[in-house]
Amino acid sequence: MSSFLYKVVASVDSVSLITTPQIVFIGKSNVGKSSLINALLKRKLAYSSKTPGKTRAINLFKTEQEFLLVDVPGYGYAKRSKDERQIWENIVDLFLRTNVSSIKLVFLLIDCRHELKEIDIQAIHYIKSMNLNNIVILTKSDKKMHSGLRETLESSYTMETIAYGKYTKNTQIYSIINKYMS
Ligand SMILES: Nc1nc2c(ncn2[C@@H]2O[C@H](COP(=O)(O)OP(=O)(O)O)[C@@H](O)[C@H]2O)c(=O)[nH]1
Ligand SMILES: [Mg+2]
Repeated sequence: MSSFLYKVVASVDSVSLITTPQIVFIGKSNVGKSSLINALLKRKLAYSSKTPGKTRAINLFKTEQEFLLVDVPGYGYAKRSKDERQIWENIVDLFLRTNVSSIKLVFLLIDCRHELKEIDIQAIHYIKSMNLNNIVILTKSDKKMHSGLRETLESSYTMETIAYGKYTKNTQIYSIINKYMS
């Protein structure tokens, strides 16, 4: 079977335990979450747009391999920051806590072109506080990487990092995913 949209979680009431193994994608609006998920699904299922802050719900996609890719609403988009904070503090937090036993890995996406933002640091602390397996994906690596970003993440925040851009092969991400799935 090919990949498909499995479930949309748009309110606190629709959060429930899903026992299917999950890979979660977190990061600022516009960082490239939906683009990466679409690439992995080999279908344009995740909403991707040039307008930041458009994905408001948690979208779960079933892969051909029968696990779930979870597209979490972005944070850090100024115009919507109050709404976003509400979504994050309510739906996203509840979803992650409820499904902590099914979440095999959290990918935290950070745009490789910019310096580390306070909101990304908060996300790092949050993921660590939940004891979730995690890896930073430095996105848009087809563009020039901000100097020192990788070193800061690895030495100051002890985060494992990988680069991902337009020309990165899916197999590279899938080999990481498969390691955490088994
Ligand atoms: N140069 C470059 N642009 C990208 C890449 N991935 C995504 N983008 C662009 O970044 C914008 C936001 O992407 P999207 O996947 O919607 O981000 P999301 O808000 O995190 O889901 C879009 O204009 C994409 O075309 C990448 O690897 N390289
Ligand atoms: Mg998106």
